[in-house]
Amino acid sequence: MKMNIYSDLVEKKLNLQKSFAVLLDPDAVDPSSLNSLVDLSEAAGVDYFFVGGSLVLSTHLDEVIRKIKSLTRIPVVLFPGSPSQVSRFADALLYLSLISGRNPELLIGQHVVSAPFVKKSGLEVIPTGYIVVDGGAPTTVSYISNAAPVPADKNDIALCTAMAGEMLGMKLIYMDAGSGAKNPITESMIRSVAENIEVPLIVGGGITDPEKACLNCRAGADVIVVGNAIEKAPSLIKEISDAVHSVKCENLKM
Ligand code: 1GP
Repeated sequence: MKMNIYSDLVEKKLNLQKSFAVLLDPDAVDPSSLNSLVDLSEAAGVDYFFVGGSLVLSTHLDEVIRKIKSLTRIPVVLFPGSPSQVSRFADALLYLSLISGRNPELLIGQHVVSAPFVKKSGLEVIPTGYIVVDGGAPTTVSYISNAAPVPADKNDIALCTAMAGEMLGMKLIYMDAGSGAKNPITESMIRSVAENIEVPLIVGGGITDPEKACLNCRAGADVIVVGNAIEKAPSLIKEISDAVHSVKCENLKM
């Protein structure tokens, strides 16, 4: 039977269980070299593959996803930068609305255009409030979205944005400093948001080591997403996965 990704996320949150998602940018992966990455992820107990990018130039998205699906049962979740990044071969789609921006196209416009196609895809669609936070330098997402990110030290703005997203019906909140961000999101901002929402919280952008992943989980992140750092050093998959999954045990000991 097909796994319901959202129920799985909610159940894990209730059990104080943290998750680790490896982000694959279709532009950066060669379908023929996916085997070792998937093997490393299986061995490390990775929870999800997120697939997508702010700007996907390659045309092999379906191929990448089918290849992953043929190699592993780790669920594949689309994290699309545009409606062209929807593949029916994935398990679920983060239906992102850029609630930190004021660009109507990314709040609702592109959703209207892609709705019939998304519905027909049969994918599990998860409405996600996407909050981009300033990561210290312009990232692809901040440029492409043509929307100002939340200033890194304005916890209240992030908090109110997340609360509004939740009350509007978003089932997930994703806080992102952008791929390759110089500065990942601070624990104090993560804590402010996590303490005031009930839906699962995803955090990513610029996380490069297990310590930061662990601190983010302790601050309240439910899912940690890492892309760039892993592309450079695949051995980090195991280190970060162990760090993320260790947080539940620490909580239970308290
Ligand atoms: C970006 O949250 C993701 O949208 C992950 O960022 O590539 O910096 O890990 P990195």
